[in-house]
Amino acid sequence: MNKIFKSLLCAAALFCACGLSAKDRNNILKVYNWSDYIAEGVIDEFEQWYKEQTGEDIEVVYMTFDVNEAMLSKIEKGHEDYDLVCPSDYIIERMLNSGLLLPLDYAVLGSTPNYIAENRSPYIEKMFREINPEIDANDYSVAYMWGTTGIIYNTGYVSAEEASTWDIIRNPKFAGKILIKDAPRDVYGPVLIYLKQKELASGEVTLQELMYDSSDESLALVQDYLLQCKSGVYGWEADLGKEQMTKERAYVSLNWSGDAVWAIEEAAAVGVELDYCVPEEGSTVWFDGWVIPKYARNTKAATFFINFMCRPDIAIRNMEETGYVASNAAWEVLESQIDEELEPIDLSYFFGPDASSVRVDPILYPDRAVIERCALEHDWGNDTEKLLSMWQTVKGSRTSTSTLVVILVVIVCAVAYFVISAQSKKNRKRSRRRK
Ligand code: N2P
Repeated sequence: MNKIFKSLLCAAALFCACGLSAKDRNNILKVYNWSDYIAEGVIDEFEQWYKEQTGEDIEVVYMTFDVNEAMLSKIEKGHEDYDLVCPSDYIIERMLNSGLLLPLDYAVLGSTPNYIAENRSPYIEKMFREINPEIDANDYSVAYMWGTTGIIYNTGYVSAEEASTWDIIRNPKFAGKILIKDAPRDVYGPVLIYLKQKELASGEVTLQELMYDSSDESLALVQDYLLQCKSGVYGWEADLGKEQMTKERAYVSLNWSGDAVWAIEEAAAVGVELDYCVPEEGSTVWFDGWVIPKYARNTKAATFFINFMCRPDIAIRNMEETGYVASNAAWEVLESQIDEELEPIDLSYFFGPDASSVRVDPILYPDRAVIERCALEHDWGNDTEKLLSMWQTVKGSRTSTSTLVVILVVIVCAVAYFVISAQSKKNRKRSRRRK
């Protein structure tokens, strides 16, 4: 009897514990986002807003990453039950291809306004359709921020002309003052575009085709180029580059437009002038989007969180604090960025026909001409391993191929000199003996 009673008690305790933890998990939202990518206070406000909208409590567990590939490897292992992640376009493509994402279901929003649908830019929608030609990424992802990859430069040491080519990262004039983003795909793309200028000009290859090029030949070309740059590189940075530019530890930084906006503003406050340029040869345009991984356990709160991020006032705050550009086409977002001192640019592609001449910072919103020389990166599937190993070779090896060749030549010459002089010594001895 006693035994039976004990077993019943254990079962009841287990039942309560399971019930409780399941309930607890419904009140937890695990978000995995890039670092420095959200305004202060927004998460707390979301928790309050969620309660107002649903009557339910929610606690956001917020974690950050700096490198797309590091985040992806965690998701692929499936050890983490994140509810919401914010990968870049080519990673969204990879996740879609490997069935790692859940489709979005806006029905859970009930009577809450759908800010996602209300503020979607036609440009973002079109670019998201390009992510994966077979599955519409718009059904699985909502763009958060977007931008270009280019060069941040210190105008006191670097001219606009010098910064207008990717060759600047190999320019010996700036040796020791060059920063490169620790983002293999975002470096590979622009460098390959630079190295294939002739083929691009002659129409032998298109920018879009280059974004799928994971051939051994192209990887070797980019590797060789980066090894040539390496002796001048001050650092490979994941998120500290913008600060190092404001402190003038480096004068040139291969970086994202959002880091540029942040750095330009911070630097101006301490009397340092920085600028940003998307080199003439072309570059990449990128989009980071919210996705719900298949291991998610709170898809309802995840959908509400995405929706909250698309509320125009929240999008504006996130933009202003991070330097990055919200993928939000609400008119009030555009209005918040207008500066009468700037030259008008054509942003109709993003905000619609009424935005064909608006005074907005072109680093934030590139004009059509810049967009036209930029392409979207694509997933390489299993070839991604080749890229990561090339990246390790470049970052990890202290000695470049050309240095190795020089060392080898010196060794061969020394050995040859030693053998020849030993031989001639012997010959001299022999001839002396004969005498
Ligand atoms: C911000 C990271 C931005 C990611 N720290 C750009 N894809």
